[in-house]
Amino acid sequence: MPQNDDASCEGEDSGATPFRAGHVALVGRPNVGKSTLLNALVGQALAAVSHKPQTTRMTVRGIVTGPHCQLVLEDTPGLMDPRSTLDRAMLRLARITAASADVAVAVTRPWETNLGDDVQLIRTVPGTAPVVVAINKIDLVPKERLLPIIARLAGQPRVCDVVPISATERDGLDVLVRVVAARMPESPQLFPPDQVTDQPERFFVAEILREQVLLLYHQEVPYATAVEIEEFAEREHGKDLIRATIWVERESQRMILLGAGGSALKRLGVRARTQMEHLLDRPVYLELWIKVRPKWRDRDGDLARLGLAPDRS
Ligand SMILES: Nc1nc2c(ncn2[C@@H]2O[C@H](COP(=O)(O)OP(=O)(O)OP(=O)(O)O)[C@@H](O)[C@H]2O)c(=O)[nH]1
Ligand SMILES: [Mg+2]
Repeated sequence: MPQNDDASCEGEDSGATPFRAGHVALVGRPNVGKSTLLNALVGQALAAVSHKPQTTRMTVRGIVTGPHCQLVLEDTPGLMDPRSTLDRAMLRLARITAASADVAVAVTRPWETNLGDDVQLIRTVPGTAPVVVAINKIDLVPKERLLPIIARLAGQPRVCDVVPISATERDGLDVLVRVVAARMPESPQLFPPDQVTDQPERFFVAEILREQVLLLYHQEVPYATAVEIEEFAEREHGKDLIRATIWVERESQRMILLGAGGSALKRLGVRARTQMEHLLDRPVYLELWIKVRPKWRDRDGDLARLGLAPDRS
């Protein structure tokens, strides 16, 4: 996947400026816009985004490279109270990612009613890295309402900067990149400058399918769904073959995924295939299967098979 030109890792324009590079964890409550922010900074729809909380289940990495810095951005699952083994694995993943980052970007919301919750989140960001607070979704509130929120968040321990942003409107992103880049250690590039991620295409193909399930289905169905890519074969002549199994927990959920006469699954397949072809820049033949796996969210073996094992990072 080639680098788009959205990277804004510019820094000072001086020959003496040292190169900086490091890892940046994007952490926060579910649904605050962490994945939207990752995609906006990288300039490519890498991470699944939806209006539903707990969209992200695994860390998604996006790389932004400019003339003076390289940020390895790590989007994490939203921090919440875990209810299943899957939730605990997601929470652990978010914590490990934050604890090993050079800078943690705590993504918050611009509403005073959330302030207590956001302060608590910022105070408990794992690790010892400086915390940059990105107050997201500022397009939804009048600017003057932000001032008391900024003041309160800026006063928290470890917080070095507070930047109001809108990930969807691309507002404030240059400032955010600049303050984060300034906190990076001096280091040569960690990845080639044209690389946007180090995760395999197979991973993103599964995420595309899960994103479409989140967008097309309601209530418990997306949460009871997992995607396993059984086969991903690049074929020299003809389309890439992608064979995916969608796991659900109950027969009733399988029926909902299928829809009348298989119409819902067909719609899902068409939308996912279009996104996959856009990502891969190649034609794709997508084969979808549905499998009922009762209680997979609480089975260590199933989670391991999906790459979501609680003991993996
Ligand atoms: N108005 C507005 N909406 C936004 C902004 N950023 C994100 N959103 C919306 O917020 C919703 C959640 O976005 P995500 O990026 O999936 O949120 P997340 O923090 O990654 O959520 P989890 O993966 O569940 O933890 C989506 O509907 C986005 O379109 C923003 O700056 N302004
Ligand atoms: Mg997300």
